[in-house]
Amino acid sequence: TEDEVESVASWFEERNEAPAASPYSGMAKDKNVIVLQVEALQDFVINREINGQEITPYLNSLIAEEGIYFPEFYEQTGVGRTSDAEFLLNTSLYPTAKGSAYMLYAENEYDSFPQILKDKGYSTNVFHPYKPSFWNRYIMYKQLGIDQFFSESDFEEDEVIGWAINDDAMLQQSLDKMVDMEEPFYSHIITLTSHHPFEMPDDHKVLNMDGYAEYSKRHFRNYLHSIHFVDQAIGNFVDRLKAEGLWDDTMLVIFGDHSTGLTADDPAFSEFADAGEQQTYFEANKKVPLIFHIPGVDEAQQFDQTGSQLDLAPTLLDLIDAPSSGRKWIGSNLWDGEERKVTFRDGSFITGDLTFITSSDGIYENGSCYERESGETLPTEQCRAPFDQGVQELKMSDDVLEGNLINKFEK
Ligand code: GP9
Repeated sequence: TEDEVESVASWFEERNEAPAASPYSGMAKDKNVIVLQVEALQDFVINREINGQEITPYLNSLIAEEGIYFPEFYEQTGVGRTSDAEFLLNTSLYPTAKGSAYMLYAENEYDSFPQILKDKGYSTNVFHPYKPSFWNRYIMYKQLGIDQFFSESDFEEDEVIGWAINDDAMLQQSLDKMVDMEEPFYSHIITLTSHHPFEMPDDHKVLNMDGYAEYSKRHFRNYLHSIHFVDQAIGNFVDRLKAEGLWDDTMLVIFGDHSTGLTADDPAFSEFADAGEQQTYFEANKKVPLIFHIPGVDEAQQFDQTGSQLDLAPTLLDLIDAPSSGRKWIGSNLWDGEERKVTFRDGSFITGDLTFITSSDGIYENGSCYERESGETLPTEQCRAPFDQGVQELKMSDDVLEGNLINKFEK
């Protein structure tokens, strides 16, 4: 009914009334924006070594030298996996409980991040070396305001790893196209090499895994090899951005799209990722890195606030321009200073202090409420308020999708 639409509209209005500004607000104004969405990149490999070798030496050096790093950043995807991570970035709405919003709501109107950039004079591009119909991308991208989608047939042949040409070749070829683009451009690059089951050709397995074959599953070892390769590919990409003179004119955003699917029954993984308990596994399994290179910022900083993929669009927009009110977004600027909470599709949530894991029977009282620091189990009542807020957010987001309401708000 009209009243229902009105009440959803005013909920969004209030939520987006006075967006906060970050310490870096506007620093990427009119700069190119490259968002590198990395397949299955999880935080537990960052700043870590195996047998004395760094797994992600390039990302570690970026974080140490000039990067803005969020180690408490979480993925919120559902069964739509990579497409859900894109959806969260592009729309700041929750993914659907079943299926994928990219498949189910590809014809909806969105308050889309790429469209906002387009309206600001950016060209908007996606690079992903796979079939354009996969996850319905070629339909959805039109709706999101993407000018050009470079997919499988736009890339030249090169060594295939897993599903597609490898990330090193893909990133270099993407850059070949970007150097000819008019600036500013927005490029969303979706990597693919580190896709489950993470098999790598032998000559790309360069980490020394001595001692791991005996007690770890193959997937864990493959994962480290493949992430190591992807890290090197990102390093090569950045070297070339510098060589082409683009580094100082480009904001680079790197984030992991979703979990690996590795499970705590692999002793090597659960030990390495500190994921041996229900709570620690839950947190490690949802945690993905978020790293920014912001032109003009040459001092590394780490920010420990809790954040999630829903917050990408509001945060990026603030970095590109002053924060603007009136958006139809659920996420908020990572620097908004409010008590921060990350809600997942099943209602589970993480705050700075609490982790709540819903029970598979869906009964709230059967869920587990943890005090994060001590790992102590608390009475579920202590997790009630943030849980209820999260349920409300999920409902509002679902209402928007089911009723295609963004369109109706604007009328
Ligand atoms: C394929 C890629 C993989 O195009 O996005 O998707 P996933 O299986 O990770 O959802």
